Amino acid sequence: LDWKPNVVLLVGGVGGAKLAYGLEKILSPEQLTVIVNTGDDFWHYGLRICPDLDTITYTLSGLVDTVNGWGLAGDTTITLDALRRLGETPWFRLGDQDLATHILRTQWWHEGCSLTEITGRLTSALGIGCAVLPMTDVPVATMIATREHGELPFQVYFVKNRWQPVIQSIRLDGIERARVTPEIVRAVRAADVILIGPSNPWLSINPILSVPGMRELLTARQIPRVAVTPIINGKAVKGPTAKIMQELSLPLTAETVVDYYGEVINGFVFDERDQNLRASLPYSASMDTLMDSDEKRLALARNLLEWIRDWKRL
Ligand code: FO1
Repeated sequence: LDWKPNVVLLVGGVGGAKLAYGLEKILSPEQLTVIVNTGDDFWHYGLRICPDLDTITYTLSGLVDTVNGWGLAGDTTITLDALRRLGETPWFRLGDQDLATHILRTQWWHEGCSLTEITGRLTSALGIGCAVLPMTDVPVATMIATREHGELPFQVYFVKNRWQPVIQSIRLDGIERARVTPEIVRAVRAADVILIGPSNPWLSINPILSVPGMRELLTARQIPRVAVTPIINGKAVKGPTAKIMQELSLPLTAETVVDYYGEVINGFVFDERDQNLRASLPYSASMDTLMDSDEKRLALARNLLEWIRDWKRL
């Protein structure tokens, strides 16, 4: 790439991690900042678990379990077996090696470290050069109102109930107390490009945009602000995006996502399988957005930045 922009990428878990991986390979470390959803975070067996931060961290460090897209490759679950022997029925798959991350994070949390600082220590220890930043240091919990079980904490909805209950509404508990961190302000002010990964707009990206001050911080920048579609051919690559759109009675196309992001974005990338779609935005393009190999992750990252480089001045 003959252009070296500062890139800020907003993501949730697995889908966003793949784009972060591609970008990390073609940019130098100081050029990439990944802002990560923390609405999925929760306390479990006394440990602070941050699934999306860990998915990004494990993916960028090359340690991720590529079959699931989360957790550590080759991890075992002997601790879960021991919990079962003590009468527990664990429903969240915490690997033995993954537990080390949660143990250290929790210790530092109780010592008064911010989540930004904790994440910096973990990513540095694993050799990651770019900045991985939680969307806020204040605990925010995504709560899902379901038809079948009333309101459920996110992981109870997503993992324990395998995202099968019908969603009625989504609430972000604690969001009014959340603050944009100084690290995020600095990164966004220095950015040449803002990207939104192909993550779930309602579950992963909306919590980030809902941190008070975040939308204003982003839209104040007159730079390319581009989202990559999480919908290909009326389907989500992974997870409940399409199911949620149906349950919220929204048309099942990428254009719904364009409308949902509204003024936050001025550009959008559809998948090449959706050639007929065009956004009512200054800039839109279609690309192969299905990142099912490392080569395709790099290719999408490169295609995105080359396309944006050639935009006429905003
Ligand atoms: N997802 C699952 O579907 N089942 C699990 O048991 C599970 C365990 C888990 C442990 C650590 C971690 O970092 C992630 C884990 N995930 C699991 C993924 C994660 O909960 C969700 O994919 C995200 O929260 C959605 O973005």
